[in-house]
Amino acid sequence: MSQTVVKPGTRTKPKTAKPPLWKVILLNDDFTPREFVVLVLKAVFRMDASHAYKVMMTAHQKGSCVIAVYTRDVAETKAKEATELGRSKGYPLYFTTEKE
Ligand code: TYC
Repeated sequence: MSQTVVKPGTRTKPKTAKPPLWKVILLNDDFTPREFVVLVLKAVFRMDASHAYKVMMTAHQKGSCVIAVYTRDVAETKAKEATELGRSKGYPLYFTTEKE
């Protein structure tokens, strides 16, 4: 007689496990103009005007705002690019990344 024996606790992790995601976080400051923050969010993170405005206001009022999640490389590249846009205008605008 044939029998199927299922051993408990031996299931392996699927090989297609998703890569870990990294958050991009926008930090508030007292100097960068609101319109400039919105412009950067639209340009670098492809947000529409109303979403960009909401994200900017959340950072403005709460101090920071998680704006998107990407793979590590994309998150770091976009955060650097967006921070650099502010710096090129002399603003202290800052985007950072954190593992989810
Ligand atoms: N606090 C800025 C101002 O009052 C605007 C601002 C909002 C700057 C969000 C950065 O992440 C930021 N001009």
